[in-house]
Amino acid sequence: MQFKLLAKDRGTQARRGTLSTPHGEIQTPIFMPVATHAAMKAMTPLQVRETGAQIILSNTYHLHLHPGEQLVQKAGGLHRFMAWDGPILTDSGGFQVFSLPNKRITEDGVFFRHEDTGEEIFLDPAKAMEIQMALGADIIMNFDECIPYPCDKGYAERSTAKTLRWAKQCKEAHTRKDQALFGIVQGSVFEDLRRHCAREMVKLDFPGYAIGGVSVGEGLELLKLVVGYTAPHLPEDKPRYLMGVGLPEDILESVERGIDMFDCVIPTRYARSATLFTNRGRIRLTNKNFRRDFYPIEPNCDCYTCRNFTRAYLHHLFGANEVLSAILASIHNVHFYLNMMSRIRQAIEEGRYAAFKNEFLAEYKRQDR
Ligand code: PRF
Ligand code: ZN
Repeated sequence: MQFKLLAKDRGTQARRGTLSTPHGEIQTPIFMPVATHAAMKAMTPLQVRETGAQIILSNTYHLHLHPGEQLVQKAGGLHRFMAWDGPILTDSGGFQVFSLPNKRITEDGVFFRHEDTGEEIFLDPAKAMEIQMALGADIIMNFDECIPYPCDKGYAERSTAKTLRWAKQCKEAHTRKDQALFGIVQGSVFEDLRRHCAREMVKLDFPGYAIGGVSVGEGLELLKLVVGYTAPHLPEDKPRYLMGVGLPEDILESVERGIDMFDCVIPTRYARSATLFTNRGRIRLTNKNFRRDFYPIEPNCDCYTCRNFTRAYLHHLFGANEVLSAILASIHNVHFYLNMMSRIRQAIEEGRYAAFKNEFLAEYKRQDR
C-alpha cells in the first residue's frame, strides 16, 4: 500500500492524496460506506459502486460470529464472498466488543458471549489479526480499547497504555504482506495522552494511522479539539483515518484539521428511517408536506434516485413500508456523502478549502424546511 500526497490546502491543514491498494486506488479525503455484515444494507455492490464509493468497511466482530472467518476464507476471501472487487477495510472488533453490555475486559483482551449461542468468546490482538488475515481486506485495524466518554484520567491513562501494548502485539502477529495494518491512537479527550499515544504509535511505524475514541458522545467542539491536537503528531506522508465519523459538519471540520479517511453508518441508517441529506440540510420524507412534492430529493443531485423519482413517490414508499424506500433513500444518501467528498477534494486542489467549508455549511445549516 502506498500513500501519495498530491496537494495541500492554503490556509488549513486539509490534504489531497491517493492511496493505492491491491484492489485499486482511493482518492482522499474519502468516506467509506459501512457494510457491517459483508453487505451494504439495502444496496447491491453495483449500486454502491454507482454512488461513487471507492472503498467500503466491514467488521471483524460481526463476521467472526456469522458466518465465521474460515467460511469467508473458503469462499475465496471477503472480496469474492460479497462480490465487491474494490478496496475493503475491516475494523478489528475493538469498538464493537467494547460497546457490548456483558463483556469482561482484562489486560490481555476481552471476553464476551456469542449473541445467539451464549458461547464464551475471547478476542485479543493475536485473534483479531488472525481473523482479519483470513478475511483478507486491503486495510485492517489494530485491536484497541475505545475509551467511553466521559472518563477519568486514571482510567484513560491505563487504557491508552494497554492499547499501545496491544498495538505492538498486533504488529508482531500480522504477517500478510498484501494487507496494510493501521495503528489506532486513543487517549480520550486528554491532550497529553493523545500526544503520547500518537508519538508511541508512530514509533511502531504503521503504514497508516487512525484516531479512535471519538464520536462517543463528546460533541463537535471536543471532537475538533481532539483531532486538532492529535493529527499534528502523525506523519505527513501516511494516511489518517478518523473512525466512526460522522455527520457532514464533523467531516468538514476534520478534513480542515488534516484527516483523509472517514466511515460512518449515518447515511445508510438515516436513509432507512426516511431521513435524507440535501445541500440545505436533512429532510424527513415521512413528513406530510412531501405528499404532493413532485421534485427530486435534491434537484442538483445526479444519483439514480434523484434522476428518476420524486419526493412524493418516496413519501408514498415509506408510508407503504416498501423495501424500495430503503434502497432508493440509501442510494441518495451515500451518493450525497461521496459527492461532498468529491467537492472537498476539488476545493483542496484549488487551495480554497476554508471558503468551501463555510459556503457548504452556510447553505446546509439554513434548514428552511
Ligand atoms: N476503535 C475501533 N473502531 C472504532 C472506533 C475506535 O475507537 C470508533 C470510535 N468512535 C469507531 N470505530 N477499533
Ligand atoms: Zn440524489
